[in-house]
Amino acid sequence: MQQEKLHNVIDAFCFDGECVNIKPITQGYINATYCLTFELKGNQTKRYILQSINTNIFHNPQQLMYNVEKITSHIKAKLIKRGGNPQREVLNIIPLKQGGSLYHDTDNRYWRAYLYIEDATAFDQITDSILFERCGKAFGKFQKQLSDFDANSLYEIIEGFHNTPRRYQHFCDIMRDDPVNRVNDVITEIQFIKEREKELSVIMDLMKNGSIPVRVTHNDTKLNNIMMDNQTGEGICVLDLDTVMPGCGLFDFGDSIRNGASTASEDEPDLSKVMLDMTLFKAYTKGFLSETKEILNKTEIKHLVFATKIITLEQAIRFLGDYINGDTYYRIERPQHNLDRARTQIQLVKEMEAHFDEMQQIVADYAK
Ligand code: GN1
Ligand code: MG
Repeated sequence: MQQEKLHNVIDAFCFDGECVNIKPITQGYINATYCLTFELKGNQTKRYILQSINTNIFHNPQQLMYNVEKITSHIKAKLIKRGGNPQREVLNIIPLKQGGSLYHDTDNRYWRAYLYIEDATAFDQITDSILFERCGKAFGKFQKQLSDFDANSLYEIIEGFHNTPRRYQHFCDIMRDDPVNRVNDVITEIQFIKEREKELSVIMDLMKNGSIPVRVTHNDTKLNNIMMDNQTGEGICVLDLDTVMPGCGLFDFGDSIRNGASTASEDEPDLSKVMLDMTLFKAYTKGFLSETKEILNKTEIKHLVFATKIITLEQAIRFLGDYINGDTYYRIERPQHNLDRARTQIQLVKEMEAHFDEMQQIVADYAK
């Protein structure tokens, strides 16, 4: 993006000092992100994160920022009351000079800014079970901090985001249309999903009849969405609040396991490398339940492992659906990228089925 335009955007926010450096950050797939360095008096510097929101995915940035404002102020109030550090343990939104938190530029882009969290790291991959336990604790704490927040007062940022039966319906529509003639090549994978069709609505049904409550959910509980303090190693702040909305808290647990307790990356073509690391599963469960066992009800505890399998199956459905649909949603770097991704998820579901009882026992032990 042109420097001049970027400076106009920067000018709109209440940043301290003078902007001396602008560095693009390319890790995220969805939003365009910059790290800004400002020079303050006395040679001190202060950093900020500036992002333009991808409106192809997030159609309503106003509603998105409304949710982010509400939940960050809720968490901040708790931190202040309980002696936490409100500058480091929650995202701090930088206001605009004209008021509000969302800047709409002349090119129809929407921008927002946060204070940068110094002396902390976000990890892409973790093999150390102690670190993974801390991730579980951090996401568990996030859920706990928001357990007294009225989830229904938030906007549903992406409609039916984890409505698994609806995702499956959409998948069936794609299979029927078969726009690029790929269905015949993936019959085995489709069969695997079809055999589990009845299980797909179990969690949604329990939510509909009220046995599982609607909670504030994060919906992107990957490892790299937690900042770990460089000194203490503790998970201090949960990032990427764009998909925070009302949902099922169990899927946040499950998505962390799906993503972080696998022995291989999400797109590993060699399936013999894809396993569920039970030591990591145990560690995350320990951390997560240490914060949430008091807030989760019996039905939720009972379905934690099952929901983990369902969210993984849902991810397989989404990847395979996108493959059959001609790769329109997920960014791909090779022709069968989405198919490889779908296959790793199917492999993980197999692993979860094989270890199901063991996983249930671990949950039961830490929920005591
Ligand atoms: C997408 O782009 P990223 O990695 O934050 C997706 C998630 C999937 C994930 C799978 C808005 O997240 O739901 O679990 O890919 N986010 C959206 O890698 O669709
Ligand atoms: Mg994300």
